[in-house]
Amino acid sequence: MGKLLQKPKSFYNEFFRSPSPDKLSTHYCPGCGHGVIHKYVAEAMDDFGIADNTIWISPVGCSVFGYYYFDCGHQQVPHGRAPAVATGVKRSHPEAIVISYQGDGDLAAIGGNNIIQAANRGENITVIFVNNSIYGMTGGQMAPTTLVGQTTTTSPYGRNPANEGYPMRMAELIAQLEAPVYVERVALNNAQNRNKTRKAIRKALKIQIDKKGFSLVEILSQCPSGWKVSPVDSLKWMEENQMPYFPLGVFKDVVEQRNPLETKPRIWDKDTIIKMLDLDRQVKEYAKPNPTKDIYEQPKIKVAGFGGQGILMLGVLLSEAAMLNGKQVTWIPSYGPEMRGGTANCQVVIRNNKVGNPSVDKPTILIAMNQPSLDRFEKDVIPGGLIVINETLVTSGVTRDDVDVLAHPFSDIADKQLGTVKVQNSLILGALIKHTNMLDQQAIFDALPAHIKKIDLIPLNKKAIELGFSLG
Ligand SMILES: Cc1ncc(C[n+]2csc(CCOP(=O)(O)OP(=O)(O)O)c2C)c(N)n1
Ligand code: SF4
Ligand SMILES: [Mg+2]
Repeated sequence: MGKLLQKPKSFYNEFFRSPSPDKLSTHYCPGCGHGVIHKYVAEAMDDFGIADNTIWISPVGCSVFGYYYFDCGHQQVPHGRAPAVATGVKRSHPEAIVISYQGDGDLAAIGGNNIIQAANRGENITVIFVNNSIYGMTGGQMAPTTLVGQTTTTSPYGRNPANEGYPMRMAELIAQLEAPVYVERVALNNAQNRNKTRKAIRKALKIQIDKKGFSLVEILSQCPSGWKVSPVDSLKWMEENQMPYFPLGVFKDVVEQRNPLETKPRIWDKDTIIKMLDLDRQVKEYAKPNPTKDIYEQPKIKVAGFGGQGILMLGVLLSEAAMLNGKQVTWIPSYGPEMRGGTANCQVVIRNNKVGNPSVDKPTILIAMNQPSLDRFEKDVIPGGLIVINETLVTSGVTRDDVDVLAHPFSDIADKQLGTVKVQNSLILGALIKHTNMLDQQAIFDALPAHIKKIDLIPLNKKAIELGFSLG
């Protein structure tokens, strides 16, 4: 069999990751351009011998399942974020070959700024940009690259520049930036242009292998399903519609003028990172806290309430204090659309060693600052766990009898005894630390200056924590 007809070695022989019973066919529609482009990339990966060293960044779009086909490393990313993730992957693994594979909706619409910033930074990555002038995956909506007059489900009367603007020529746009090394537009309409596509992909990969910097290959690619034409007619459609507006050619090629980029050695060493981030001031030795219940030694905590109740700050202070205690910590905030008056919660995981999973679905400890928070999260707390409730705003009380409860009217106490409800979070923090004994008490005081920017508020928060100790 001629080499061109063989399946490249960089493809899996059988697409075992696909849930379809047919492990030999791709999920693409008949006549789709994605499969052809995949083949060209896989052939180049074979020829350069880079498959074991390649990390394929799949976007959201019809090509989301890149990991079914390519026998290399993978990262699937949220819509439009491939260049940002590719940046992170490449910077942490400069020796890897990183391919950001993106559709036109992904690259030019939701990820428009991502690609421009990555190109402008001159990241040493290869971007394969599949321009089929439509959102294929979601059923054929208008993309920034949809042509004037083209009908889609969201432009049923044809794209009208007066309403939707003009199609964006991304290759030209990116080529005018200073940093990119190579930008070319190619097409899949005939054998000659497919050959040019194959060459352009190889060139872009070689640039990365040679550490020369950012390259992008825009490929005009068929979407017969979205264009509502047959696979055969899609080639003609491309020639008559896409190609007059999107001229083929090299828009930038400064490969010869550029020297290989210098990649700085990675710094993984903990002490150096602490120094770089100026965190060494924070690393302190504390007396071991008194023995605590096993579950509080490495708790998962959810803090929930209204925006404006200091929910996120409570989590931050707890995290900071835990870090000062030598723990590993994650803190994930989650806000409603409106910070003040809306709902907010945060999830804190404290571990003696690395945190495996930062999400808190089953909290060891729930701090419910208001009634909706208790209603929503009470059932999730692990048996034997702790629920801290702010009785000022939680009127129902805890219904479960298999959890520990720490309840006080924290908002009222803060208001009446400390003069402001604003320090209710520090009050609860003090009560929590005392009740669970999970951290050294001094650490919580030491955590304040890093996060309370108004210095004159620190003494009041200290007072609130001390009062909290007496409630715990
Ligand atoms: C954040 C987000 N917004 C919207 C979507 C819906 N969505 C999925 S794919 C897609 C467009 C894909 O079009 P394109 O990037 O051109 O890829 P194609 O399918 O045409 O190859 C959209 C809008 C999503 N998955 N995530
Ligand atoms: S919808 Fe279009 S882009 Fe998606 S698989 Fe089908 S032909 Fe390809
Ligand atoms: Mg598309």
